[in-house]
Amino acid sequence: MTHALIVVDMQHDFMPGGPLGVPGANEIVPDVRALVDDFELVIATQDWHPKDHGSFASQHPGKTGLIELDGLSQIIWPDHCVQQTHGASFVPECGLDRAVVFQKGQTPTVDSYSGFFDNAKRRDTGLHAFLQSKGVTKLSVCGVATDYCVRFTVEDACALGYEVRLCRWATRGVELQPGDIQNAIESMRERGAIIADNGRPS
Ligand code: VGL
Ligand code: ZN
Repeated sequence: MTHALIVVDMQHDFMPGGPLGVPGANEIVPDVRALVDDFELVIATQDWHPKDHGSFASQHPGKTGLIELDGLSQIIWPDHCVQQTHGASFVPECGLDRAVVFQKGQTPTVDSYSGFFDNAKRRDTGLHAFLQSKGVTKLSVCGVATDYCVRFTVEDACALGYEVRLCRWATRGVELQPGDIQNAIESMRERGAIIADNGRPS
């Protein structure tokens, strides 16, 4: 059994004060760092959008909330994690220099929450093949946002047959609606993920 860590989207734009600031995301940086230092094989996902990505508010002047993007329901997000910008770079204190990076969200017409596939399940990031090549069967997952990219990464990993542990203490969510984080956690649990708090299953 090889156990790897996936650190989801620990990028400047998701830190409080950033355009898509996730409440408390800065607080988990030391916990993410401790996990990173604990694992030999560390994967980092990186939200990596072109500047005209179809999920961006700048592309839909005057609109908020939900739109349809290439046939899929899409939340309009503030512009964030544009390729090659500081906002898209990793928070250095997470220690991700030796992580293997998988980028997502490059296609302008489809969003990509999961580190494995885009939201239309058309494009594969190559993460599954990479993990298979390393003999990985078990994954621990931390990072942001619990109710979006962490959730879809965990659920795809469960569907692909990995044993998955959500390191809940090292995740934070957006919580656009009250209860979103808890609902996401229940959904991950239903799909087979172990929800852990400081190492202990709950
Ligand atoms: C994310 C919304 C848009 C995330 C990325 O990392 O959870 N959320 N892009
Ligand atoms: Zn994004």
